[in-house]
Amino acid sequence: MTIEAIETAILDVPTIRPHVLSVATMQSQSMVLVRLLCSDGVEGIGEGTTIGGLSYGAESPESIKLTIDHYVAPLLTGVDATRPAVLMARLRKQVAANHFVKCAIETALLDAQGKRLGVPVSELSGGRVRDRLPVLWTLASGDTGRDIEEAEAMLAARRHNAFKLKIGKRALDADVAHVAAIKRALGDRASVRVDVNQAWSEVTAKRALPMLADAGVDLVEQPIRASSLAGMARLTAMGSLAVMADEALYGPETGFAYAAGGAADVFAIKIAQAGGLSAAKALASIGEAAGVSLYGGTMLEGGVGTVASAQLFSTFGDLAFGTELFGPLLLTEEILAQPLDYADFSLGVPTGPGLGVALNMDAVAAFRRDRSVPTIVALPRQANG
Ligand code: MUC
Ligand code: MG
Repeated sequence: MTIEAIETAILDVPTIRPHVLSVATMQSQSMVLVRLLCSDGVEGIGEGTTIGGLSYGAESPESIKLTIDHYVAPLLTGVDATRPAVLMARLRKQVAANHFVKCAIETALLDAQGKRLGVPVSELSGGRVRDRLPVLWTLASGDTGRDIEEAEAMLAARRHNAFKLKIGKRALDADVAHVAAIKRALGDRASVRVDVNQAWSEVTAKRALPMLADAGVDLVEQPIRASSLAGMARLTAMGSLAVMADEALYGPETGFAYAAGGAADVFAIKIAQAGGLSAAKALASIGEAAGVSLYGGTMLEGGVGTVASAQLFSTFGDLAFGTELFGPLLLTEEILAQPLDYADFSLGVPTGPGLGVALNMDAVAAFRRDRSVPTIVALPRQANG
């Protein structure tokens, strides 16, 4: 049972509205889909997705595709497909960094292996302890009134009752006024958190945290640059507001340093940023051992990456701050054959073998960046789940 081929395609899917972060304004999301074909006829799918080209991190959709096509596919073609852990160890040894690539490949390996064994990916990752995950929504239209309307609609539909606000692009006073107005409108009906995406200096953050706490905010995410562990530790020690590390957590090693340095109250666990599901699991275990609370993060992936994350997060004992696995809902098109189950402020974790989902082949074909190039037309052939 060997790997016969690994295929990739970039999909560009529009967002339902502009998504305004301090580092980029997204009008669309670009996801790299991976298809792993095995000699026993089993196929696995994976996804490598980042935010805003190269503005969020060191990998881009184009680099993810190129690395898989030119380096990973030759390395893994012809090898035993039934040993995902062995193949991931080989990949880690021979390919430096490239965490999003490793995540996309591990997702496809686990999807295939789960299908082969007839079990969900959660059962290959320690076993799920929950079938539904709380899911928040990010308010990032850039307009306070529109954000409040959006939040009210989500509450009325019982889709989300926790909201993350993207700030850090405007002056601090304007940002605090924006956040305070939204929290005032929503009151006790919703939890409000903020994500600064590293935009502040430590001086600004020290001013900001008590102001945000006074406004009723529950959590601040990555207020300063990821490289400043000492600064994050000083902000955490202030104790005015729970501090979450996101961009800083580039796998278990950085998680260990952050936990040992007391540099966060909460870890945002992202399977892509960590370097795959097993690395993300190790990161979460470090957090748990250190008494750091967990939060299930997203790179605003489409359906495949979102379900891979959900499968892993369903195995976490502690998920005190819930998850933000809403990526597919930010896109105008559904790339899964069956939309995911969002209801009662939560996401249902699929129960079928592997990831438990299949692709919507028409959507994949329609949104492929290279749809006029015939060489990898095989991708839409995938049909399982
Ligand atoms: C981030 O920095 O957390 C997650 C949700 C969202 O709106 O943006 C992402 C990235
Ligand atoms: Mg973040």
